[in-house]
Amino acid sequence: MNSTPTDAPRAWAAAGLVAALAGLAVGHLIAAFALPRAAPLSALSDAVIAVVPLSVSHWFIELVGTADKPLLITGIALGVAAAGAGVGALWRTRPRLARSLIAGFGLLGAAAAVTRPGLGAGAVVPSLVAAVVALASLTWWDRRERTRAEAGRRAFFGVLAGVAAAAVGASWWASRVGPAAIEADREAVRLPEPDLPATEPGPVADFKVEGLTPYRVPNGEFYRIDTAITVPRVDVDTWSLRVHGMVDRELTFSFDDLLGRELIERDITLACVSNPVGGDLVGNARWLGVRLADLLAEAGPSAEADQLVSRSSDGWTAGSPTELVFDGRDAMIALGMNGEPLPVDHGWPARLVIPGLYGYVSATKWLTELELTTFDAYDAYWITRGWSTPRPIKTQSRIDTPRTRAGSGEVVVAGVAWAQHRGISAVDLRVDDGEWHSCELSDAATGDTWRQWRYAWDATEGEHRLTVRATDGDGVEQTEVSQGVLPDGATGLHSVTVKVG
Ligand SMILES: Nc1nc2c(c(=O)[nH]1)N[C@H]1C(S)=C(S)[C@@H](COP(=O)(O)O)O[C@H]1N2
Ligand SMILES: [Mo]
Repeated sequence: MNSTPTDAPRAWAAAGLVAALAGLAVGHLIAAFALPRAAPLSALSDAVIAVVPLSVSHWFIELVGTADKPLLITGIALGVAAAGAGVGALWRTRPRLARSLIAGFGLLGAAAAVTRPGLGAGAVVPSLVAAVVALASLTWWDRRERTRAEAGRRAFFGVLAGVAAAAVGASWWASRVGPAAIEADREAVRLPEPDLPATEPGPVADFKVEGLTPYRVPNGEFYRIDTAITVPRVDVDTWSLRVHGMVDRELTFSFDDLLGRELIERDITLACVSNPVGGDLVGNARWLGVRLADLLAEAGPSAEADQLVSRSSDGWTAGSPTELVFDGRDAMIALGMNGEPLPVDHGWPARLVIPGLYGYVSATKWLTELELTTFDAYDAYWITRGWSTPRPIKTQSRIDTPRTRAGSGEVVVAGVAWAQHRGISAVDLRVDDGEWHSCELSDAATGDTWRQWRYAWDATEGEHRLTVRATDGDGVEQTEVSQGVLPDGATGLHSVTVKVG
């Protein structure tokens, strides 16, 4: 029993590393089929996002932008690999401690998974299995050491690498089959014609200038922002939307119930509060859905319920002012986006869209619940993380083209401007420190969408700074005072420096 291990600590560390990776791969395989969000790396990443202090997450997102999630997952994977190597090296002299540590890691992953909103007790399985695989692997290695079976070393690494590769391959396969089933459900949906079609903006909604964002952004190019490490896969046959809280009667709707109701179609521009000045976390689409006010009215909301909390299948929440939902604007439960059922990334099968509010306080994707409550009683996801309770969207404008270079002579400068629900009444462009020139605006049907603008600039050689400024539908000019995105949206004017010649 007490024979000295033959291999050097380095070999033990390698064995630990491979055992950890094999465990992780098998854990992911189990999760891939049943519960992707419970996969050890997904659950741990989700948990880190939930517990990390605000200042740290803001610093990180500012540093790496939307690469935050892939980087976080990679970091955790490297951490697990390093821990595996450490535990392997430790097992050589302190096997008991090493075994306890592996069990501890398994429990940590299981705890991370089971505490994710919307995941049940079954979520512990992938991480626990991962720990068992790692334990069994190192036990095998240990036994081989004690019997001084030199030859077994090759077999150990060969088998574990094979198991890991097979599990990764099968998970990859599962990660395609699962979404394919959801995609098939989605494609089987025939969206009815709207009862109340969108008003066409007019003959020139889109200037079609090269480099200018189109009036309606195609679904595949539409910006995506959410906290989901693994996009929720909602089974539309069992999906339902529950209306509850401070209401006279609770109501539940199936997807077919919603499709069978009066459907409105509206062009609405969605914007993210964390969009920096000149940024692209904003997009316009044609949404098809059920008027939110009509549906809520059937439940009989209490007059005291000033907050509508919408909840997604993965537990994310947004809190919107009930008053705005009932003030006549086209707040809706969207089922269609640009003529298609909602894409999975954008909330399949149903999401909320409320014109005039940033996404974090209105645009819940993978919607499952609407709860009438008060702002005093409940703080939604981003409110507990330092962002403001709902405030109007800030008037913004952006230069899309040119961004860096242009030839001399006439150059069409163009971009988009938005101030949802108030609308845009004017856009002006300034070259260097000159006068403000008024720009041509594209047609708009409502104030709920952005408008394109363009200006024919007589560009002269050299470096020039272009600055844009919008005026909203109330006649209020976009402020030039710079403010960061926290807590209620960035302000300031967008400028680009263009080299002409
Ligand atoms: N379930 C869920 N819905 C969500 C979010 C989220 O993290 N989870 N993010 C919101 C935010 S911050 C924005 S800006 C919009 C973005 O919608 P999009 O990804 O369709 O552009 O979705 C909103 N809905
Ligand atoms: Mo957002």
